[in-house]
Amino acid sequence: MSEVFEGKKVLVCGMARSGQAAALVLRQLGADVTATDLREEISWDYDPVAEGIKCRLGQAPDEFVGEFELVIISPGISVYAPFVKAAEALGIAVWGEAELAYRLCPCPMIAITGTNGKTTVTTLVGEIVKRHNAGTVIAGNIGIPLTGLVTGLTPENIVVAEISSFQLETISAFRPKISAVLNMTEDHLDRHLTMENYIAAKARIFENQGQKDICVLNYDNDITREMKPHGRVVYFSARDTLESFSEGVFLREGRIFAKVDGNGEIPILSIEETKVMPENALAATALSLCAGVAPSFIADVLREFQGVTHRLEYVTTIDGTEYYNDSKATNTDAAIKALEAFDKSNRPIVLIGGGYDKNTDFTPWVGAMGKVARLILIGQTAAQIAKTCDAAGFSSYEKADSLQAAVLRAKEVSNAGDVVLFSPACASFDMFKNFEERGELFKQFVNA
Ligand code: UMA
Repeated sequence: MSEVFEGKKVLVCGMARSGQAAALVLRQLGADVTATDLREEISWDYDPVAEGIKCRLGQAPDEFVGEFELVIISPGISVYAPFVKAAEALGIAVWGEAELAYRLCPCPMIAITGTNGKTTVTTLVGEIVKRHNAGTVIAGNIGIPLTGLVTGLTPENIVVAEISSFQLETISAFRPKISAVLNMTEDHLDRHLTMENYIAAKARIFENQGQKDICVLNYDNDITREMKPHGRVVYFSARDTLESFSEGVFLREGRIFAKVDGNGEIPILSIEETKVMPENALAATALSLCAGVAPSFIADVLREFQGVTHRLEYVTTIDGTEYYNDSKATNTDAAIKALEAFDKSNRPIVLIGGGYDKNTDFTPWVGAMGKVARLILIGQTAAQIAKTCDAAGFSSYEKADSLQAAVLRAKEVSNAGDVVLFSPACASFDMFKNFEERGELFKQFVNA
């Protein structure tokens, strides 16, 4: 691969995790790399000068993008940015960091997208496939830039990648051996503008797949069921036993069954034996079987899995009230799933929510607040959510000035036996660096 990049003038845009990883890899491959970012102050993981990376910081590259042969953009940069449009008009290739990683990746890739469950399913599949091939690595939107690790791999490794719609917008050759679209509900409309654009971006995960490649799709979701990949389709379903399909993974009488590769029906495990939500367990089973993993490894990992950080994560119990961190719920669908997770327990919920504005309609989320005794709102969307509550006749809400104030207020208004759930239904960028920082701070405030 190095000959492709040797001496090439490349502009890498956005100097956070993805951009820094891409710039370093390209430099190591002999490219003439310039790093750019709107910000002037960058917290570098390495010394760019020592690495021979030129920096043009504190401005959008609108004026100088034409000097380059290739532009690599971070997922956080919109494809509608004027400099991206300018580069395209000049015929300069614009790739996302995931496209660059794919081109440098020597081994098979399993790529997982969807509105929700991506991180859980990617982690699960990674852990399961590791039992089959110890050289399996997990990366991508999960927080580990793909470019940072692919050049250290050999054809014997396997990459399990969480891939976002932002990353898929800027692919061209990206072709995973196995892909998945777990589900699709409204999200990121501030960035994609319409639901059609968002769906089209997600569907790009299989756009280059051939006949022998596999795409795993959720049969229970109206949008993913209608998707039309070119290769083999393996559906999973919690509601349908998929009798009209030769392949599929489904639930019957509380047990997961799979029929893949013409092997007939194989029982995997009872859903009661795992803490993983059925939809995620079914998807992980389908993906792992398609990767050739033995069913017993799948069942073992599903039994042992304790969940992922910031997703319905138990924090502590104070005066009989349990506190849960669900900072990863950055959209209404994820936040509704969190509320549903407590349905059976019948305990009153003190809910903390709100955050960065993504043009979201909060009506379905407010409609799912049947067990919410008190809603405490923070962030940019607080007023909009309050309006939605008024329209729905839900009056038990209040606003707080900060996350810390919201935690203190939640403690005041909760009683023994209640649940305090921090499940914002919004992204974090109005008040925090990312959802991870937001979740860590929530846990700190609770423990303090
Ligand atoms: N910047 C510019 N110009 C712009 C916009 C941003 O220069 O027009 C700069 C910012 O000043 C900043 C940098 O770009 O310095 C930020 O880039 P980034 O947002 O891509 O940040 P990374 O740290 O590289 O994180 C990205 C993903 N971020 C986004 O998609 C917004 C991370 O996903 C991912 O974990 C990481 O790459 C590693 O692959 C986060 C995310 O929120 C978790 N993803 C969304 C989601 O899951 O819903 C899609």
